[in-house]
Amino acid sequence: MKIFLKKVRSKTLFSLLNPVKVEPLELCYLQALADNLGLENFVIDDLFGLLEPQGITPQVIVLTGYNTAEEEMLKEAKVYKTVYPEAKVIVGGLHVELNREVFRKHDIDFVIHSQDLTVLQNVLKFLRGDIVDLPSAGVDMRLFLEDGSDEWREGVRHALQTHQRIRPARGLTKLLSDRTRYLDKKNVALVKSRIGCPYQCDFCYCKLVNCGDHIKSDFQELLREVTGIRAKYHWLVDDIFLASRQEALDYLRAYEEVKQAEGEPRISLIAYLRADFIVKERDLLSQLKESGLDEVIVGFEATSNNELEGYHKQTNAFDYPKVIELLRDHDIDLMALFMVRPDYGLADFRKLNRFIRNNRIDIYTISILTPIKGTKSYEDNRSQLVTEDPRKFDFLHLVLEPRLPRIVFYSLFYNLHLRLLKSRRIRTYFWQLFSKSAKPKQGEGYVS
Ligand code: B12
Ligand code: SF4
Repeated sequence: MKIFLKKVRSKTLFSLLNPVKVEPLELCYLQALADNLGLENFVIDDLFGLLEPQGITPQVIVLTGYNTAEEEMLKEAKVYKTVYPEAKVIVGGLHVELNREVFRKHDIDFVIHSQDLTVLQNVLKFLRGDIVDLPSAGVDMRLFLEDGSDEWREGVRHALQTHQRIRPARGLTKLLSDRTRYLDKKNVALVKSRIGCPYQCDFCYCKLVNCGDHIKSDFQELLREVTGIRAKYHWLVDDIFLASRQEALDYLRAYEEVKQAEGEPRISLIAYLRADFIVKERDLLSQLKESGLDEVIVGFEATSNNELEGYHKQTNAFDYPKVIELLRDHDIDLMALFMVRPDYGLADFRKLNRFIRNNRIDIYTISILTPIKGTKSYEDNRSQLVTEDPRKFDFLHLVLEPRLPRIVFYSLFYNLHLRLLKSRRIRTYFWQLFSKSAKPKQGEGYVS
C-alpha cells in the first residue's frame, strides 16, 4: 500500500516572507506510523518543494492543515479523488480535531478527530485488511448507501490519557534542517512533549485539543529526543514548557542526569513560558539558562489588567516590565506576543506602542484577536463575523468589525510593527534573507 502524507498550506500574509520556517513535525509522526506498518510513504509539502512523486499511484492520501487551509484541504481532497478515484482520503490534525463536521464530505473517506495516533493506525490496518472491524472512537467513516448517497458513521471523541508510543521519524528533520529558521536563528528542529495546556485562557484554541485533557511532559524523554536531533536550536512547541516550580525542578534534575551520564548536552531551547512563572520562579532562571533555555516566547497578550481579566489570563500586567528585565538580566532572548482587539481605540494602540518602546522589547508579534472556528468564542461571535473565509483567520486580518474605521485600524496595527525594523535580530534576519538566494530546492515527495 502506497501512502501520500501531505501538509496543506494556504498562502497568507505570513507566508510572504516565512520569517519562521520549520519542518512539519506532524508529518514526521505520521511517517513514523506508516514506517512501523511497513507502508511505502511519500511526504509532500510545497513549502519545502516536496512535490507529489511522478508515476506513483497512492492507495491512501492523508491530509493535514491548519484553520487557514480548510478550503484548500477540501479542494485537494476533491482533486485527489478525481485523479485517484480508488484511493482513500483521510484528514486529521489540529483543525480537523475540533471541526470534524466541516470535513464530512463526499471526497473524504475518514475524518480523524483524535490526538491518538493509534486511531490512524487502525484505519490503515482496516484498509489493508489486517482488521475487519474499525473501532469507531476518534474517527468518522463515510459509508456508501445503495442509492449512491453517503452516510457517516460518527465516532465518539477520544482523548489520549498517556503519552503516545509513536515517536516522530527524524529523516525529514535532518533533510530540511539547513532550510529551517526562527527569524535570525537558523537550523531549528521542532520537538513536542506536552499535550494541551493546564490553563484556560478564554481566546485560546490549544486548551481544547485532546478533549481539554492535559498530559504533562516527561523531561527525561524530552531531553533524550532533543539530544538525539542534530540542530542548532530546538523549538519546544508545547503550549507551556514549565507549568510550575516542581516541573522546573524536574527539568533541571533531568538535565543534570543527562550531563552526568553523557557530558554537557549543549542545547539551545526556544520555549513558551508564562509571565507569572518567570516572576515567581525568578531564582531558577540562571539555572534554566545554563540548562539550555535560550529564548522564551511569552504570551503577554495585553498591557492592562482589565483586558487580561477578560481573557482569564491569570497574569498581572504590572509584572510585565519585571519579566522583561529578568529575561534581559539572564541573557535569555524574549519573543513577546501581544493581541489587539477589534474594539481598540486610538488610546489603546498608543498605550501598547508606549509599552513596547518603554520596555525596549526587541522582538514581538501582534495578533488581531480572532475567534477560531471550533471554539465557543467563534460560535458566540458568529453572527458578527464580517467574513467566514478561512484564509482571513490568520490573526493578521479583521474578521470582526472594528470600532475605528478599518483603514485607521490597519494603519495603527501596522504602525505598531515599525519598531521591529530597529531590532538587531530582525535586521540580521533580513540581511540573511536577501544576501543569499532563499529559493527552496525543488524535489519530489520525501521517502524515508
Ligand atoms: C509551531 C507552530 C507553527 C509553525 C509551523 C509548525 C509546523 N508544524 O509546521 C509556524 C510558525 C510556521 C506556524 C504558522 C502558523 N500557525 Co501555527 N502553531 C504552531 C504551534 C505553536 C505548534 C504546532 C506544532 O508544530 N505542533 C507539533 C505537531 C507534531 O503537533 P500537532 O500539529 O498537534 O500534530 C499532532 C496531532 O494533531 C496529530 N496530527 C496532526 N496532523 C494529523 C493528521 C492526521 C490524519 C492524524 C490522524 C493526526 C494528525 O499528530 C501529531 C502528533 O501528535 C501551534 C500551537 C499548538 N499548541 O499546537 C500553533 C497553531 C497550530 N498555529 C496556528 C495558526 C493559526 C497558524 C497560522 C495559520 C497563523 C499564524 N499567524 O500563526 C500560521 C500558518 C502559516 C501557513 N501559511 O501555514 C493555530 C492553528 C489553529 C487551527 N485551528 O488550525 C495554532 C493551534 C495556534 C493557535 N493560535 O491557536 N505555526
Ligand atoms: S496559557 Fe497559553 S496555551 Fe494555555 S490556555 Fe493560556 S493562551 Fe492557551
